[in-house]
Amino acid sequence: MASNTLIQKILAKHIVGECSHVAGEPVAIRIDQTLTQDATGTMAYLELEAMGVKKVATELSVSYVDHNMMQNGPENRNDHLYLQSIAASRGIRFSRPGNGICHQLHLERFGIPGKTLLGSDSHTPTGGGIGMMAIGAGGLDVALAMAGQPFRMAYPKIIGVKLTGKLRPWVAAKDVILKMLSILTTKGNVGCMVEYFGEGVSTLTVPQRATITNMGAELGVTCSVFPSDGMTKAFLEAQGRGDSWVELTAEPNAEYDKLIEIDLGTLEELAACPSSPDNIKTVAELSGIKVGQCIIGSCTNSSYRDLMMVAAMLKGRKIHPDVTLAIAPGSRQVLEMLSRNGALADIISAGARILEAGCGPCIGQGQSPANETVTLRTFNRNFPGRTGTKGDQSYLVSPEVAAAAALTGTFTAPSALGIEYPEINDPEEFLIDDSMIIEPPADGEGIEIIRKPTIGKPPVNTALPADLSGVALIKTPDKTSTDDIMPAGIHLKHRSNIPEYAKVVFERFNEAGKPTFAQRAMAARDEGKAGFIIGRDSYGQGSSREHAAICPMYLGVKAVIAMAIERIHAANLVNFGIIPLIFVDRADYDAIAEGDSIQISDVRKALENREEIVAVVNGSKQIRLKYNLTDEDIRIILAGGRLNLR
Ligand code: MIC
Ligand code: SF4
Repeated sequence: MASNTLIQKILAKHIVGECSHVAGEPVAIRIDQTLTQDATGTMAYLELEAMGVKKVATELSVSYVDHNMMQNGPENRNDHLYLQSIAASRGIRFSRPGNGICHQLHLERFGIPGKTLLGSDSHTPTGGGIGMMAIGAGGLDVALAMAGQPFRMAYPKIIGVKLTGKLRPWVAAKDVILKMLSILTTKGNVGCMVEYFGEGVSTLTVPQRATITNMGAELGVTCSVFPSDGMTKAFLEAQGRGDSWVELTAEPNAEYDKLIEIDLGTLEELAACPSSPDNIKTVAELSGIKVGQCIIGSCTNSSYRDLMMVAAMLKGRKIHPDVTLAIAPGSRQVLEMLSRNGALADIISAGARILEAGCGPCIGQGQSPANETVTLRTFNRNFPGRTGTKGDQSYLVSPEVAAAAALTGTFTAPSALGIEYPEINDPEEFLIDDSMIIEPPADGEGIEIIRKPTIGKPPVNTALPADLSGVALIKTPDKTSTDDIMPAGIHLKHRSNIPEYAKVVFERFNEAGKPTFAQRAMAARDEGKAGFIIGRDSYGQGSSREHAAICPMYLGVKAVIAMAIERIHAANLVNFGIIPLIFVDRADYDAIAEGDSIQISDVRKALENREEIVAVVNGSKQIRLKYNLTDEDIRIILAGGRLNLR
């Protein structure tokens, strides 16, 4: 059992009510700050309104616009206008489109060591780079936190990661987290938090640490936290926020549930190969593979240092004629600094295409690669099809490796370029201009909420019936991500319109000429049958999008039966009244086929009495199912979702 860790110290200051301090047991924590982004935020604020909340109860809540910015049709801008007006009316700061990506901006302008942050985006743990306990959750959970309710989770197992040594030239923070992914993989880390310590920590700047904590999301851990030390102080001072600094470290005798040691000095350049963030190879192994596209950006890797490094590598050179290079800066602060110091000119002159500060191609908003093209991205996810191209070959790499490939047209270790290693340091003062962040008025009562026609309502489920009788609508493979369940890309603009968005549930698994998942689900629903989804391991990994629960719910899905379900997705299922069930015997996955009938008699009673659930497949085969639900979760499911409990 872990003791005296930094994570425990932060938890101790935030625990509300009773806590057994036993890993896996429920714990509730007070949330100091929240963040939302537009693609999840519209629904979160509609939910906040549905709860009747007039003013947020947090120390700070910020609403960012960074995902849906293409404005192909009126939907995106309709969302922005709703978000801006609801923010003003409820006491929330509003970051305007073009200001940058929520996680990078929050780190730069608002993060405070030792505070808790809940965000409706799975990469909220980026804030751990500055010593925050920053956790991603579904929009409804963030709305509840804004309403002043504590956040409920399982008391964590704490993985300690001891960093020693110092990164060698050309080896980047990205390689540290890719190494972590090679060790821990994306599976099996639900309920864990990661804490970094050791003398290697002090060699990493806050943005480098944030690259590491950001991609902790891909490990499936709840959050990752770095100590707050001299580096943290320097970063906060350079952001003009030195007074927010406090020192935070684990006790010297801290003990962890699991210990990993990484000597930074032994790491080399790595890449996550298609199509999973834990499919790690060294760049040396991949060397020579032809590359057609490089993109540098996202909340993982578009800090000042990252883009200055790229600018230094590109300066006076031209990109390879067979490669396109796009740069999406993480924040306007970085973009403006680069434009003032001339680095942007070096990037432009090399042939790069400059995108606006936002998520952009990371969420399939443009820049889809050609078919059969290797694309190198400094992002955090390379799930199949996330680029917008079916059968994509997307590799996740550091900015250094992406820039090297842009110059040579092949996978190339940057050290092999023969360029002198540019020593880039963060500035002593960042350029500070918060004019794109709108402060809410002291009294938002009279503010008119702008609701254009594409702003819908959160759909509400019905109470769980006594028995469930229905059909297995789909069987999905291992590691089915929320991108598989609810694709983003060209469909992202329908986030505020559930009937429209629900049409593409499981689109990736639809077969040409056959009814789509949505059509099959609606047909079953209209015959009064309950829909079941059958999943394998790590079902629902990736994004926090609660639409991966809301849209299936809208289509009549009543339960997901899987070998394992990821934390945020399981919580979203509960919030919308879908039962997350786990096979007692994993082999039973094979006992169900798509289209089979499934009957669960007395399901309400079983949940109320906390008894094992037995499903009967095709009228004969019995399958035992378990669940990891708190009493509160069960109350929510019985009611048909959180919004029915008002
Ligand atoms: C993502 O990276 O997949 C997203 C888009 O940022 C999501 C949120 C969303 O689906 O809106 C996330 O990571 O939670
Ligand atoms: Fe945006 Fe990509 Fe970061 Fe998600 S992972 S918040 S889409 S930049």
